Amino acid sequence: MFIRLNGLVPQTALDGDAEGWVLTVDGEVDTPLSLSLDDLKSQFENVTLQLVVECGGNGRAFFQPGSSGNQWTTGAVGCPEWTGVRLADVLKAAGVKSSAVYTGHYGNDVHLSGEEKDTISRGVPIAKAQEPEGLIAWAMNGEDVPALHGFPLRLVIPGYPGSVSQKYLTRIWVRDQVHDGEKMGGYSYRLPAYPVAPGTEVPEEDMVILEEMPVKSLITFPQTGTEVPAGQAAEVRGHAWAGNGDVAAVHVSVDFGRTWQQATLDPAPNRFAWQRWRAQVTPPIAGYYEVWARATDANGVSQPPVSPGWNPRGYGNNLQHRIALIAV
Ligand SMILES: Nc1nc2c(c(=O)[nH]1)N[C@H]1C(S)=C(S)[C@@H](COP(=O)(O)O)O[C@H]1N2
Ligand SMILES: [Mo]
Repeated sequence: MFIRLNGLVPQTALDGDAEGWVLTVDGEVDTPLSLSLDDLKSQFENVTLQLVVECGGNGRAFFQPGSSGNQWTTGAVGCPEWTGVRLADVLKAAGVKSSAVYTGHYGNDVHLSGEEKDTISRGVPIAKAQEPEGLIAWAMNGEDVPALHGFPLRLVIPGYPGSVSQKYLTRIWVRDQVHDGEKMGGYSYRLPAYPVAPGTEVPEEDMVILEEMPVKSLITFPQTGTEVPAGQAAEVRGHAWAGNGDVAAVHVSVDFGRTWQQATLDPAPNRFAWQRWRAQVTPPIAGYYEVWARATDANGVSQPPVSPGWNPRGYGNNLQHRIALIAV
C-alpha cells in the first residue's frame, strides 16, 4: 500500500491512541451525530470490502511536460481489505436533508507549517457518498488501520481520487454547496474543462473537479526484462480496476499494439475491488518484446497507449502499462 500524506502524521496515530475519538456528522442533516468508535462498531452493520485507493496523481511522471507533485509512475494504487461501516448508513442515521449537495471531510493531521490549519479537506457529491461501497473504516487487512494510513478511522470512497478518502477522520460536514475545503479549488484535483495542448496555461476558472478515475490495469508478473523461452507460452498477469466500478475486459499485446489477445479476467470479490487477470503470451522467435496491457470498462472505454489529456497538475494518467520480455 502506497503512502501519501499532505501533512504530518498526528500524534494520536503515532501513539496508537484512539481514546475518546469522536466522529462528528453535521451540516445538512436532521440529526447531527457524535459517534465514538464503539458507537460506530455497535450501531451500524460492520462490512468488509476490498476497495481500490488510487492517488489522483498516479502516473503523473509520464506526462510531458511534467508538473509539480509526487512523481508517481505506477505505484500509487492499492486494494487492501477494509473493515468498517457504510458511509451511506451513517448518513442515513443522521437524516440527509434535501438541501444536501456535497460532503466535506476533515481529519486531525497537522499542516506542514505546524500551524492550526487543514492540510486537506475534500468531499464528494452526496449521491457518491450514498453508494453502498463507501466505508468509514477502522481496519485494513484485518488489523487496526496503520498510523500512516489513518489510524484510528478513515474514509475509503473508491472510484474517486484517493484524496477524498480522508485519513484520521474526525468530521463529515454535509454541505448545501460544493465543498470548498483545502485542496478543493484552484488546480488541486482539477482538470481543464476542455482538451488542452500539453503545457497550456489554463485559467483557474476553466478547471473542473476530477471525480471518477479512469479505467486502468497493471502488469505485476513477470518482472520487466525477464527472459522467457522463444516459441513457448509464458504467463503474464496483473490487476485491473475502473473508477466506475466495472471492468469489462483486459487485453494484452506482444507486438506493440498491432494485435491484441483477450486475457482471462477473474470476477471481482465486490464492486470497486481490482480484478486479477492472466494471459499466456508466445513470443514467436528470440528477441526483444514488450507486453502491453489494456483494460476496458463497462462503457467500452479503454486505456490509451500514450498519456491522455495533459493537465496542469498531472492527474488521471491511465496510459497502458508495458514491460519488456526477452525471448531466448
Ligand atoms: N487526513 C488526510 N487524509 C488523506 C491525505 C492527507 O494528507 N491527510 N491524503 C489523501 C491522498 S492525496 C491520498 S492519495 C490518500 C492516500 O492514502 P494512503 O496513504 O493510505 O495510501 O489519502 C488521502 N487522505
Ligand atoms: Mo493523492
